[in-house]
Amino acid sequence: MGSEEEFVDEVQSLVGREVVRRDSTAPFEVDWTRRFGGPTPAVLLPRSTAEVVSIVSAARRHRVALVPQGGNTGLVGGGVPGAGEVVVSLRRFTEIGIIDPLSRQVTVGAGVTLQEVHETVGRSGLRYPVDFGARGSATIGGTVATNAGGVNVLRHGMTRRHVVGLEAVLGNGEVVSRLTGLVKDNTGYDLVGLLCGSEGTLAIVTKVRLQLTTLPSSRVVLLIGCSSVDAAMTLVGELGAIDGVEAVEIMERSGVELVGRLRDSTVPISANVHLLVEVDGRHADEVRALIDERVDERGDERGDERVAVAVTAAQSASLWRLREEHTPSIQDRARERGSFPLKFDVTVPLGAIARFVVEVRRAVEDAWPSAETYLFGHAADGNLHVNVVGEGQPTEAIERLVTGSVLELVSRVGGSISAEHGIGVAKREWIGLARSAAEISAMRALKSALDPDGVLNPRVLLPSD
Ligand code: 2HG
Ligand code: ZN
Repeated sequence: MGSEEEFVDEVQSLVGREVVRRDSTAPFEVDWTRRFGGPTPAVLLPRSTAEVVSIVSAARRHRVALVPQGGNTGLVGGGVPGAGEVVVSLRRFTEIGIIDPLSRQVTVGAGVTLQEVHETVGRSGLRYPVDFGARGSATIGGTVATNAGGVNVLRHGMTRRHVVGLEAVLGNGEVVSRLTGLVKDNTGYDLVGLLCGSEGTLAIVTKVRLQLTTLPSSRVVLLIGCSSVDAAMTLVGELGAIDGVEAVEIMERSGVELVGRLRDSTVPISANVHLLVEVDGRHADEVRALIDERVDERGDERGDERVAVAVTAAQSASLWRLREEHTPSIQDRARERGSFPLKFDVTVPLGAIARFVVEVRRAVEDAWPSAETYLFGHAADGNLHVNVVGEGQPTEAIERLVTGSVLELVSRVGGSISAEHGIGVAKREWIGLARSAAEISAMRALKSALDPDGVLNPRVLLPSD
């Protein structure tokens, strides 16, 4: 690519020195897992869509690669530099518009965190149903770029379903601004839908129009112990059929015990497999009835309690903590073992999960005998997070072997190699396991039409030629 120094100088003269940061760039240069990253000549912090246009246009003139970045909570290396790219941080897009009470919509800047959206709309009795553990740092722009999923997909779907408009600067420097929020608007190609999940490779999203829903009056959280993944998945199928069940999360004994140890958390029940269920209070009785019928309250072979029901908000939060602390606890466990976790975010058909769990653990152990494999995730969506923590840093060969073993198994059982975190740099060489040659070539055509000079996130999503 071109001269980064000249590019940064030009950006400074076009939009002002306040937008350019050449020092203290370290927090923007490495991802949360510390697995991905590299130096950047500068971090650009634009304040308006017009400034982003100046940046992208200058990048084209200088043939300089850009990496758009939100809250830097991504897990596939899609938001950090790795080959000297200039970081464009959207953190200054923090405006939250007025909520339209009729349509229940709001326009927010790309740099607003998920938690800020939840809190703001919650004060008006409304809800933005996309939710996951990194809500305090993850930004709306990042969730759009990855088409984020999270814990409420079963009932509410992924981010794309809630994005009724956006404003973005395409890789060719042109602005697409569709913020009217019309729910019915079949006027040609769905560019808004296309940009959701495009991982910063087609455009830099600056504003998003979100569709909100109403808040349920109460929610009940339960933790259910199951003797096996098979038994748990049978229950998951039945729970998913009950209206008002919003989340069904799965955790194995090893992950729950790790969280208990590293986070000093109380684990109220002990079982081989735990399901965490959240249900709208109006449907809680149906869930209780199902559990009474299906779950043997006497406990498993260890004679443990099988069901814990949260009565207070504090109890609900503490049950959720067991699930949400998986990611940070696994990160700490990897640090204890002198490494970072290898993370896989896959979807497996519900009926194949029990077999997959056994086979994936075996495949990882064959590839990296010292590895511990933690499996947890969004059971009702078939979305499993496979986290692999071995002794010391994996060599490149081991990393490749583990990745190949896990993703090829996923493909064999008819799953997807990327459920909700995106492809990033971590999985781009494996995209052929989940997309045909025709699909990949259509994606390449879109990329070159919207980003003709390849300045946006060129190392991400599409495999190298
Ligand atoms: C979750 O569901 C996140 O907690 C992170 O998607 C998953 O750490 C992971 O692998
Ligand atoms: Zn997840």
